[in-house]
Amino acid sequence: MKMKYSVVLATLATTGGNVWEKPREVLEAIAGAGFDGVDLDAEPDRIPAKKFEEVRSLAASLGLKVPALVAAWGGWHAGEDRDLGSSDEAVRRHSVGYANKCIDLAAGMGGPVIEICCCPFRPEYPMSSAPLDAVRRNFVKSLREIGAHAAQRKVPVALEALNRFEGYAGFMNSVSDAVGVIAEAGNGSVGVLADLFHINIEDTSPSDALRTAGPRLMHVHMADSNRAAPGTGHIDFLQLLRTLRSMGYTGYLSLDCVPAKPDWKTLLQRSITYMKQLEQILDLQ
Ligand SMILES: [Mn+2]
Repeated sequence: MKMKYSVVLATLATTGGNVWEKPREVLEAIAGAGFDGVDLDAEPDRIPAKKFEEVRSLAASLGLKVPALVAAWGGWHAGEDRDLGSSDEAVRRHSVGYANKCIDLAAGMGGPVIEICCCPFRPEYPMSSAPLDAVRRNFVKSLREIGAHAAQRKVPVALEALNRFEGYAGFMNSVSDAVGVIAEAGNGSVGVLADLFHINIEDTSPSDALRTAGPRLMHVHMADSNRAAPGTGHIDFLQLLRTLRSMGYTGYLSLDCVPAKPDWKTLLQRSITYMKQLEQILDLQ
């Protein structure tokens, strides 16, 4: 079984591969490198529908699927407070509203996965000034609201646990934590987005984390332990592919390296070449 590969498009813009500025160049490079899909930005209020549709249809014409839409949750990425765990009810409701708009956008596209995070506007480490029991309560409430909307629109939503330096230190940092939150507040439309960079910091091991997500695993963000191209750090990608194959995972591995080093085109090429080589090795075993 061959794995399917996608790219979190927003990451390529860190070294000049901005798909909204030069869609043809970026998408042709991705398709040419051998990727199967692209994860488009979920910004229904900021990216004009016409522009979004233009990029989406260009991707489709190049044979690229859209397995996921990437939402922006952190202040650094969103430019506003989108904290689903906030005790400020106005902020929490605004954040749920944003998630639901992303779900509506995805519903019109045949249901790609929407990524849901719990992220303070400004992360605090090693201790959050917000009490973690309140953050959890607020997030659970938000997830119930989002989950109900997602089920109605038949859109899968996936919780991405963020490492302690980027999310709330002490709340939903690991895949194992995310699975616990889903058990409390999820429904059939809610699953796990496993980001290998976060997992490498917070879970016992990448393969353990994927097995913990099990049938709930909807999407994987792919980077090595240094958040750079697979093969440049110390994550055992051969073992990881074995695990995904043994689980019968049919979703995508989506390249999520920040920043896109050494440059976005080289990153694309190196990453897919490495992963496909590992798959060939597995086929020989
Ligand atoms: Mn990620």
